Amino acid sequence: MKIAILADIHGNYPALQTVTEHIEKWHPDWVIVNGDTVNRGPRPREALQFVQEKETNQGWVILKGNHEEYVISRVEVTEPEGHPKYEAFRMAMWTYHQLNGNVAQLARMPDQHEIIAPDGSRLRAVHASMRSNRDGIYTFTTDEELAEKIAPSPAVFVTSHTHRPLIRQLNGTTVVNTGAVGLPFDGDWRAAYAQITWHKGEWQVEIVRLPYDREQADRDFVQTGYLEGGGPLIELVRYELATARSQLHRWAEKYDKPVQSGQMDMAESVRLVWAEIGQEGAGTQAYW
Ligand SMILES: [Mn+2]
Repeated sequence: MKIAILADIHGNYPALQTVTEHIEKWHPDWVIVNGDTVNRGPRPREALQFVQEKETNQGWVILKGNHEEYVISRVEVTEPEGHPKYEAFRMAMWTYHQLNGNVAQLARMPDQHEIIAPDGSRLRAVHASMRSNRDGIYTFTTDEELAEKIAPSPAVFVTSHTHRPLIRQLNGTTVVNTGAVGLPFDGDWRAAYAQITWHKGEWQVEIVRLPYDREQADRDFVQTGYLEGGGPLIELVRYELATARSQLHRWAEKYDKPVQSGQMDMAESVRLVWAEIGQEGAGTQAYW
């Protein structure tokens, strides 16, 4: 039995194409998309339509991530353009409009999926953890915390969300982080997905890394209008693609609340983040 699990596509269509070609050559019995297909990337509509076509014709399972939830929650923002709250949510608002406001297709996605092997052992996939779809599993997560995050523990627990691949053992459970298709944060820009096999009572896991047309993914930020329409944060997302590191967290930790409450202008807050990046010397690195 072969199971392919891909996640965190984040509207990166060229990366999704490369990963799908590799998956289909492997001929898995099951394919699971483990959340964050849309948002934080330039081609959410095409990425979503692509996996939905696979769902219809090839039985792919598409799970919900926290970014699907962000986009769903944008329907609650009634403030007009220019209002601090609108500006703080502008990135997800752009995705929302790309999907023509059709969030029902996101809301119906299940949070988790289980596959039972012939010996009765189980694989469970969920975007982050059993506690929440924003509760990631990292190398620094303690065993005690990990046990809570995966309970009730299956034979194989598959998580994503951190954009950092990981394989860890805990009391008979193999914990697998798939890494990200569209936006890796482990410093390696290649797209990642997990190949998991069950054979004669043994589960085995391999993380596959694939080079893809990242120049096209970068051009998509401009060609789709995302850079212009998504607000000042999008240049930071583009820099995440370039550096294969999380950059948006710098803004979210310090400035999300002040911007939403109108205490600080969005453009000013992002300028401060760029200044911080520049001080670390990261701003002087070449994009590729
Ligand atoms: Mn993600």
